Amino acid sequence: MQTVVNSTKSQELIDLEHKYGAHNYHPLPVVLAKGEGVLVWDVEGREYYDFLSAYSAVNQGHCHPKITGALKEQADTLTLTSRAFHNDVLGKYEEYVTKLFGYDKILPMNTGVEGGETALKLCRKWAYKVKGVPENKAKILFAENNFWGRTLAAVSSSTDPTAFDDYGPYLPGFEIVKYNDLDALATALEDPNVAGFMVEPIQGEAGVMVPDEGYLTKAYEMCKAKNVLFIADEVQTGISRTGKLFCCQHENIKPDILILGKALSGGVFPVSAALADDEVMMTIRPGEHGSTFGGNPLACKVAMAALEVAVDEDLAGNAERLGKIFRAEMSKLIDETELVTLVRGKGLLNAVVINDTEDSDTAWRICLALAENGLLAKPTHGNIIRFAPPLVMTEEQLMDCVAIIRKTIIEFVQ
Ligand code: IF1
Repeated sequence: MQTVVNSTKSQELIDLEHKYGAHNYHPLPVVLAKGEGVLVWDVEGREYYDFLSAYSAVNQGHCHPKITGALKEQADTLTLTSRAFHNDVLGKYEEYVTKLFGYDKILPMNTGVEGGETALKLCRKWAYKVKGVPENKAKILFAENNFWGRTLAAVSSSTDPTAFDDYGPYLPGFEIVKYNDLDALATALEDPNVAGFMVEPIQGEAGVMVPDEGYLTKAYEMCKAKNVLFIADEVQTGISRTGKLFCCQHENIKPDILILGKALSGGVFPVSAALADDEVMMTIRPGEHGSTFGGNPLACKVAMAALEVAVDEDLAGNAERLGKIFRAEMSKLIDETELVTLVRGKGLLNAVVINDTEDSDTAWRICLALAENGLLAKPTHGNIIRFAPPLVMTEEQLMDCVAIIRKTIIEFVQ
């Protein structure tokens, strides 16, 4: 068995972070130094399967040579021009990504939360310029337990006190509806000033909450009937994670605004985007939104490579196939041990629910034991473990991982 903690080198680096870095995270005590494909290595050279994939940013696997190759080549050519000038990659990237996802236009940004902010600004602009909502009256609906980042707008729409406590005053014009509840949505949509409904097709941070089949389709149709924009936050579910290029494709719906991030760059560095058709996108005019880094040539090359990998290697198909095997294998643990009560997810975005309370530390302790056994996963809440490996995993590797998880959980019960 590996010993994760109490290694001098790791401990020194952990202490360094603790002393000089803000204490805004509580990571597992593992210090990673290298990654390749589905594997990562710590500073002592111990090998682990990565079952977090940097929160689904590394769908294409760590340091995919095609993506890092694009990065290296462009890094020596041109990295950043700002949008004060054109660059010779942006247009090609914009054509590629809009054709792939089926939208008229893209607005490129950097982090996922900026993608969300962009979507909300587009939505408000559209409300005033196209829908005809009276000035400053636009309302945007969010699902309960949503997570879309850390900005003041994001925490203003959050229902999680850890995210919003002591950050007020909050941004007005937001309203919460229950997730996976069409009646609640119908009631909220009665207000004619509602301009948009922003929703994760599967809620990640909430614990990989998969809505009922048909929920997204009906929610989309209800929004259409009320001339309300359906905004999909696919920062985590997008780029093949759930078994389709983006998750809404499971229900054949095309969101009015699609937000992408994370694996859009294969986790190489922050690249995000909001995609929309002209009726929405053309409401924002020069100078009204942007960023220094959005649309930089390095990001464009990296994102194109990352998307090509997703398509060429059929990561969606692999996620769909391996996800079914994974859930079937994990479900066996429900009968075999009292510890596992529920397995849910889509593609390779899955969660195992532990038979304990949300405020327990059981999931955390299981994750420590998993790390000891060579697999890294992260609890979400005290009793849920998220399992989201890179999508380049083979079936043989997956079965190896299933064996590690089984062994760890069965030993944990004893
Ligand atoms: C952190 C969670 C995941 C996201 C969705 C937008 C964003 C995220 C659906 C913003 C970000 C993060 C960020 C990271 C932890 C992580 C997370 F556990 F908090 F919930 F993935 F599940 N939409 N998710 O999940 O993207 O601006 O960060 O690039 O600590 O904030 P970002």
